[in-house]
Amino acid sequence: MTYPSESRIEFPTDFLFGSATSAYQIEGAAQEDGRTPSIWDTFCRTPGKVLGGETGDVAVDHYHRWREDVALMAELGLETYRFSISWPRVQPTGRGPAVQRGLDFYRNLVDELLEKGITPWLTLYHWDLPQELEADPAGAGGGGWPERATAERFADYATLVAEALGDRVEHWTTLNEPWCSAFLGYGSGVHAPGRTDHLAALRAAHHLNLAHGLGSQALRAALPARAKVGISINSASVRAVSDSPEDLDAKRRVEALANGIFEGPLLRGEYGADLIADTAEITDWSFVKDGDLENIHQPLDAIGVNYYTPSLVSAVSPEQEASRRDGHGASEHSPWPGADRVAFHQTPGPVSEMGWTTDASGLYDLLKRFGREAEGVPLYVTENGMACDDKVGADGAVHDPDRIDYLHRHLAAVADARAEGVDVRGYFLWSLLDNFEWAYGYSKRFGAVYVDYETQQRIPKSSARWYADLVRERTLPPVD
Ligand code: GBH
Repeated sequence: MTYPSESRIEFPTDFLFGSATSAYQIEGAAQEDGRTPSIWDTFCRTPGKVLGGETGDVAVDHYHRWREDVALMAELGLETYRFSISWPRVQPTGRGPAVQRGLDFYRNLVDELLEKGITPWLTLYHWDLPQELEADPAGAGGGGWPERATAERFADYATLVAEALGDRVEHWTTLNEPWCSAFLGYGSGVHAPGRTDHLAALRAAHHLNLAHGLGSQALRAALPARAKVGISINSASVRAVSDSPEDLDAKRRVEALANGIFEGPLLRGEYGADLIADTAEITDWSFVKDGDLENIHQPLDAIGVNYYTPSLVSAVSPEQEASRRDGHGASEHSPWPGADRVAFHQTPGPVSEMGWTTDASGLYDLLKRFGREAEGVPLYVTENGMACDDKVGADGAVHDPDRIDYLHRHLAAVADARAEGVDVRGYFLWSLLDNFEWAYGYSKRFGAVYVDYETQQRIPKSSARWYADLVRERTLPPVD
């Protein structure tokens, strides 16, 4: 392995540099123009779920400041912008006709991006399911992602958006990080809708896969042939603390639950035998119906890789497992069904404000693996970035050297993978703006641009200037 880079790093002019956001995290205007609640609006109002009881009601007011935000992107020279559509803004009940005002918002945004020469990169689903689709009784077309009907609703929604924006958006992503939707939403319950049921989480994973499959077919049917359709996943870069058979088995289990459960059906049209065996106490997988795997295993024009930090695991002995279960319920609300005997450890190294270790070799490893396992499919890093304790200085500026160092190391990892033949074609910094960081509310800042949450003033941090220079110059010094 040649990581890390030893020479000056160059990115060709056709490598796309951009930044990413998501609807609920930035838009606000939660009750405007016909938008109804999503599962995140409901979750934020459930006491104890989001730090400080914060919500996305206002967020960073992007719904009203989108023109200013696009101007900022243009000033920074960004080439592409990854954003998501709020499903309940364009189809409030999750069924039936679209709301024109909702679609108009995105049409105006896209037109402004195109006008400034910025390529729109559209994600259909970044976690904000219309509440009605969650609350409805199962079988009546609702019940959220554990239910098959939600995948069917998603395909209809994909058609609506494709019909409205297909003439001007070329890059389409079905889902963002289905692992989080399934296992944080229905397994550990730290994300909306906050359920803690391992069977529901596994069912959700399958129906999210099916939503991708049916949704991508709906997109292909409605979009011009030049359109590109893909998915963004947060595959885990997993290491074991030792090479003992027990620790290697812990790694294998986590890889099956984090990666194989999505990549198996997406890339190979199958759920692995190990995943099925590992979860046998929870389900017989009879919710996978004839034809589902074919429907999920559709051609992909892009795989979006979201990466922040690696995972480090070991086995827990049966005695440790018994004491973990005893009263503390460590495994009860775990997002890892069937992995009760896996312990998670902190990877050594510097940590971010999230407590996540900075280790760019995890990104290199992921890209190399996708290069092998998804040969022929272009890869894009659709999220990568760092939460820092950003403050406005006496000079009115925000200096974030740790974020610059983080970005530098991860871009070097991308360049190394590319130098070894991996087809990585773009990089999206998470995030353009400081924003609503889910269960952490506004306490964690990921933006290249600082937002004063009182005044909504935007202040580009040093990292934004650094990134703008990179996009222009297309070269980086080697990492030390
Ligand atoms: C992304 O999620 C989101 O797409 C984005 O909206 C968000 O703002 C951004 O990252 C920053 O958080 O092993 O159980 O501890 C990333 C969420 C966080 C999911 C780390 C996996 C480790 C799971 N990832 N998490 S666990």
